[in-house]
Amino acid sequence: MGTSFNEQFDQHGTWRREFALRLKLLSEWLKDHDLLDAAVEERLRRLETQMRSDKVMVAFVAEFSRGKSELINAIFFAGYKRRIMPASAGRTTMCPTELGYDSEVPPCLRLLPIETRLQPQALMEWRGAPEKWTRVDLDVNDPAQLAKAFEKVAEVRHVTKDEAKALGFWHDDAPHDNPMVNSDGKVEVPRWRHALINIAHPLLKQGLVILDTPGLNAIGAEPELTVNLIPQAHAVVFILAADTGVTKSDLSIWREHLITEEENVDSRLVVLNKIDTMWDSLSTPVQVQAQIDRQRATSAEILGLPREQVIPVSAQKGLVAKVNDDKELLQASNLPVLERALSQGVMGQRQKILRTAVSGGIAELRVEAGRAIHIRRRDLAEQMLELKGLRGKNTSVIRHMRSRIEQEQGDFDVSGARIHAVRSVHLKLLREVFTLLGTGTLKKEMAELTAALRQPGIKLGVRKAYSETFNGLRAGLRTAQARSAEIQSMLTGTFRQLNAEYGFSLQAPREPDLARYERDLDLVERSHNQYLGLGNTFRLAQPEFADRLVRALATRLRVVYESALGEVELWNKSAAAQLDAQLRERRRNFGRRIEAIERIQQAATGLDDRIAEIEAQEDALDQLDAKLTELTGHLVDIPAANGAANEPQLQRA
Ligand SMILES: Nc1nc2c(ncn2[C@@H]2O[C@H](COP(=O)(O)OP(=O)(O)O)[C@@H](O)[C@H]2O)c(=O)[nH]1
Ligand SMILES: [Mg+2]
Repeated sequence: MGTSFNEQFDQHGTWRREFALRLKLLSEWLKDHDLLDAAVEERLRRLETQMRSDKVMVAFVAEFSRGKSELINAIFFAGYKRRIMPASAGRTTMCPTELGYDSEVPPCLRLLPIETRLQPQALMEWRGAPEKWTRVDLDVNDPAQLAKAFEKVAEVRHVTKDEAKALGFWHDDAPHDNPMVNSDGKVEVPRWRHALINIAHPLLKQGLVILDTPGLNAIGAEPELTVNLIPQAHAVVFILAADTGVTKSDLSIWREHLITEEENVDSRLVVLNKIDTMWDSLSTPVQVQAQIDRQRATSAEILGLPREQVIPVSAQKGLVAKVNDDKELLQASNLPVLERALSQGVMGQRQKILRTAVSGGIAELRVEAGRAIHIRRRDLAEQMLELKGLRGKNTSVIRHMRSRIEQEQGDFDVSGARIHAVRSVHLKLLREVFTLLGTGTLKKEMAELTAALRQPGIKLGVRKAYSETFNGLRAGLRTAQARSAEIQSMLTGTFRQLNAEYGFSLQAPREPDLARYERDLDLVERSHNQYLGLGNTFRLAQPEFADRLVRALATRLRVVYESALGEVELWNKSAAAQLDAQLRERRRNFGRRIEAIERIQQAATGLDDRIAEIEAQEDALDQLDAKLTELTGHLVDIPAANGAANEPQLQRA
């Protein structure tokens, strides 16, 4: 029963690879059978990207020294047989650190200097400027070198109070949160703002991203963590320490930062770490257990959670146990219980979400690819009727038939212009929707928000400023939805007309559902309110902070708007591809009909032979259709667990 996080993650990876392989086979098959139009191709591309770029982010959030880094070592990196992330007294993580894998970049550690905080760019924007980061190459085969390099995330600098203020680590309004001042009047601040670690660890290669965060002061100073990274994490592990209990700053972190956009409790785990500090040789195991249980209950109560949701562990003993292969100690550390909760909560969820997302795409793909088969079938049926009508007729009737087809062909060529007109009206209407969802709209709203937040004395009006912005954005989305509905009804009407006139089988593609993006906006708004509503408004006294906050918001919103826009584009593409396919197939059809008549005229083929040929083609189409159903079906029902290897092998037709 493989239920450790690592094993479950492996299975998820296997499933994704299998899906990618089947998708590739389907795409080749579609191409071989000339069923790959622009819309189908776009869908395939999306499904492929969705699967390939699927990331699972697990964020570890807590006050410093609760054991985040040690827990990461114990869960993910015990295989290196030593401590990889710095986790010892006096060497705690000072900056947010993301561990992941990008095959385009060599194994390295990249560090963004803290001074970048003096500039307005959001963290997301710095990601796009690799030259601004300090890079340290990593030797993945040398755990000692790895561990040494990772110590950089613990580096600090000593700056004057004014510099600390400018960097966001010192606030006159919140004296209790300020760092200590040393004897020469300097303040200790992190040397780096953010660290990205790129290594080809098996789990990271499969799309796991781990976010290790520093304590409260540093988290609060970087709004992007709270409003973007942490809310978007698929799982957040919040850590308390048994030797400190729930402190005031633990509680602040819990309230201000522990909100996830996915509204499911499974994705939020609370860990009571360092239970080994309660292992006391003078107490009986029962007494020790009772003490741990008590602390578990108290912590749960303070956080307002059911007791079962707090998992007591010892990260340190868990790591030692894994390194030394000590089963008994591993059991005592309770780490396996945490790993099980993490794998079931996170991976189970993730796979379900991904499956639901792709199955919608596959269903559309099936419909779109099937449409071309449907057109061909209709064309054959018409030809059949035409040829059957020629039975027993003389040559002059046949000649007449030929000129009638040529006449029809001429008329049809003229109608090409009509279809182009439909396209251009459609595009013109779409332009308005594109503008509503474009970057210009977003920029305008963001500029207004920045101006509002920069007003002196905004503190009490922050919520109002945000709600105005978000109401504006939501109204824009609704207008876009209304315009789309108008376009849809125009499209449906025109398609119906064209179907009646030319015997087409056009069907307006499903209209984009923008309500989903409105829900995204709600969640983004909520994480901002959470962050600003509780104790972080004092930071707005610094105008640069407001700018940074809005830039961070803009990067998040851009993602939402880009995907909304993508959906509208796909809708457009699907309508256009249908028109193109109909035109193409119809032109081909005229060619085939004339050719058939020609052969009959020249007595090269008998009428019955030709009819038999068409029947054979109809059978072939039936088979093509069945195969399409089979291939798309295969994509949906890949088994979730590791049973994939026992599946019947996919064959190329
Ligand atoms: N006794 C004990 N100490 C631990 C445990 N986990 C972490 N520590 C210690 O707590 C300190 C802080 O750990 P670290 O992982 O750096 O905390 P972070 O700041 O939250 O990342 C270090 O000295 C660790 O050795 C544990 O399970 N038991
Ligand atoms: Mg740490």
